Amino acid sequence: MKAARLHRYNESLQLDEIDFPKPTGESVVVKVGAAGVCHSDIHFMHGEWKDALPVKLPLTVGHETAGYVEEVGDSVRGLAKGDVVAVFGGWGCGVCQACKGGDEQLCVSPNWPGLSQYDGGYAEYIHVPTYRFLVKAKGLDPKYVAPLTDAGLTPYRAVKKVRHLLNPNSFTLLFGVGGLGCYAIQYLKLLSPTNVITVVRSETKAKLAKEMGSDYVINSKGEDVISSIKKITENQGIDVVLDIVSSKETLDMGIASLRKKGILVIVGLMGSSFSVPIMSSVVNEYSVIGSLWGNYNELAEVLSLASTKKLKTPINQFRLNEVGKAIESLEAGKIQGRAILVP
Ligand code: FEH
Ligand code: ZN
Ligand code: ZN
Repeated sequence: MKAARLHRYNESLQLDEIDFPKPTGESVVVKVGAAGVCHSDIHFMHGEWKDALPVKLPLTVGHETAGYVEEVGDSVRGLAKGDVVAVFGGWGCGVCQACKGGDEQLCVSPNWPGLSQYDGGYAEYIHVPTYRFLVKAKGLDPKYVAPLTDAGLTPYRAVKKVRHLLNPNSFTLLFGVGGLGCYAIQYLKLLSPTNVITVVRSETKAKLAKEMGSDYVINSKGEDVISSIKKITENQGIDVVLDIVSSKETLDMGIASLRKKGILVIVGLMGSSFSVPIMSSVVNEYSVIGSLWGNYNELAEVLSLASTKKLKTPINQFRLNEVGKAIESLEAGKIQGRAILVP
């Protein structure tokens, strides 16, 4: 079978011919219907995370996968050949406190296919170590399901963490309208009454943010972000910042835009650190929290929402052998929504 594999950091992926995996026990082989291309794949391929996530190369990249059950091990329950499934990406140990609490993505010894020591979904088939990491997606097309496993899931968890704080007078600020941002805007409008302001860097992205339902859009190429926020919110400031980019620049702007008791949620992984001003954090009671991916039940919730046809998923489709082109387009900011690879 074909798989797009990273052999050395900072080199292009190679389309290798590798052995078809054999399922045993609880494991399942899934025929990949689509695999999403995420910015995290690019960070990973550039070796930016090689100390934090040490792996032995070569490795098949891809942590956003959906497809069809192909073959099951003899202890697999509740799945049959041909079932449409989403591959949950946080492969926990299953027994630590986080896993037992339902947050396997926060496991003490986590594995993420395509980012740690398991092959991911840029391939014709993926070997999933247990059926517990598969969520049935009956009636859905894997091309739309694949992006939901991360781009759709990550902002869902982040929005759920804050939505009880949002009301019709509140303002939520988003940086970026890439794969995750498209969903974040939609969840905020579907699950809360807040006013959404999205900061973008081009007219094309401004149009996309509007299409996804953003109430206000600020183009940072032509406007001063903080003054525009003051104008839109009539000096009130922002209740919740969802930073899906999380570069030092966006995090600094996020903190500077908060109103009293405002919350900054760090979701993206673009930067490495930023500083929080002590005096204003205390006197204004700011909170800064992180949000990692989503858990299995949250993925099931996202799939239920998708099956109501209320979620728009803009996709840009590439063949598996066009993986290089897909990655280049993402790096160049040319993808509207999510790029997917279809074997
Ligand atoms: C990246 C690295 C490790 C865990 C989770 C992630 C996600 O942001 C995947 O996009
Ligand atoms: Zn990702
Ligand atoms: Zn665990």
